[in-house]
Amino acid sequence: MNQQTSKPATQGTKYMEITKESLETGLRGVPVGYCTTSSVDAQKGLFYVGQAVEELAERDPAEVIYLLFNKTWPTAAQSAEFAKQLVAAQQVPPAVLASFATLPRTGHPMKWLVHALNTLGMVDASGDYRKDALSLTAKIPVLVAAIFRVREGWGAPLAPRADLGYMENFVYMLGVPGLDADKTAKLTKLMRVFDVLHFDHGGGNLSTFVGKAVASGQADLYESLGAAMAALAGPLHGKANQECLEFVQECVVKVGDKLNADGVRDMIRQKLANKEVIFGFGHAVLRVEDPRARALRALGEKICPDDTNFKMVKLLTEVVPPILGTNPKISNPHPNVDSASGSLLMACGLTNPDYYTVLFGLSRVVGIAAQIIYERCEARLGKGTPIIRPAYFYSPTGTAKGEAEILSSG
Ligand code: NMX
Ligand code: MLT
Repeated sequence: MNQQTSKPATQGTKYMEITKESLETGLRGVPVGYCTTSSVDAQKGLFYVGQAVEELAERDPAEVIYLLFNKTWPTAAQSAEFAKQLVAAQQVPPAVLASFATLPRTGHPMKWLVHALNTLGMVDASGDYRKDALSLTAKIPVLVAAIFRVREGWGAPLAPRADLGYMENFVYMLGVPGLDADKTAKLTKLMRVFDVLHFDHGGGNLSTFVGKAVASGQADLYESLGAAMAALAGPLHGKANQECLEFVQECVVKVGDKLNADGVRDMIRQKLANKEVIFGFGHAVLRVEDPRARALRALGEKICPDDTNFKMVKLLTEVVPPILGTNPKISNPHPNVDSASGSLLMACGLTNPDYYTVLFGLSRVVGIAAQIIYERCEARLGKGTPIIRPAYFYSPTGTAKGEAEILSSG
């Protein structure tokens, strides 16, 4: 095994020396390549093209997409041209939307999203990653809005408009029944920030890594992103936002809206005693509070300060870390992005938590697509990175019975 220790490229992040101890650690701390869109520093958090995400939270989502694709902010003319390109590419072929009516409504919305990407890929994939990334970026709000409408029985999908901004159009196409003007404005504000905060998270988060791995075999962008979204669907990754909101609601039901901190502490201790996960807390890389959680709570103070779930989120932010912190095996007891997002979505009228992970996916496909473009079209002087093919040791029982007896590698 290579004993070489790589040089830290990001301050504050610890990289693992590649030894036997690196095995079965989820590749934690093992560097595998370059990410040109964003970086995650264990102490400082997330940066898009070198800029702290908290400072970008209120920027126009389409301009941040442009930044991730081009590594530079657009000029006013470039921004207008990019908006035009998105509008020109936003129509989803009717057959794709019609296929949604055939899907079982019992299927989780993330399964619908994987279906949507796969089906769109059948008619839209050109094999040109750049072209497909722009096309999918333009169409993903249409797909996700249609998933909500058809699966929830709100009515037929609404056609996108040419006169609205990227997230304004998404909220329009959702057409949430009974949402008044005030809530619509708040949901729009929230979705703009939510979208920006979820675009990208370095090169190694599970969905991004999976998407790039699938693309390394030269699968097209839609196949790669379908796989990436299946990875995002797991509760330890993207679905933590749904799980966390359901936990928040459970806390509200059990301890009432009086914000009984002792009652909440008891619930958390009981969950840990039952070996349950406390969703919305912990991180594989961050060792401080996720700046995206802070940005979402700051927004919550503006749009839903008196909401009971939001108040519970703030209480959990205070009471969970000291409890998780007493467990020496937990590397990070602090809130992550999924701790707060669900309470804001609920307060702004998206009341079914089953959909929260497709909103994460709506945003994350952008960062993954941008990273796939680098790996497939730009890396190694344009040749692209090779097919992903790590090594495993052959061992009849692995570590199922403790130490592994290694017979050969392959
Ligand atoms: N609740 C209960 N146990 C935890 C938690 C938590 N919030 N965080 C870590 N642990 C456990 C973890 O399961 C592991 O147990 P074991 O040794 O028995 O396998 C141990 O503590 C050490 O884990 P860490 O090294 O701290 O974390 P790791 O890098 O393995 O995992 C997460 C990172 C994010 C998967 C983990 O912190 C977690 O499960 N958090 C809750 C789920 C969540 O909120 N996920 C969303 C992450 C962000 N996202 O959007 O993707
Ligand atoms: C993400 O945004 O992808 C999550 O924080 C998970 C990660 O970075 O591992």
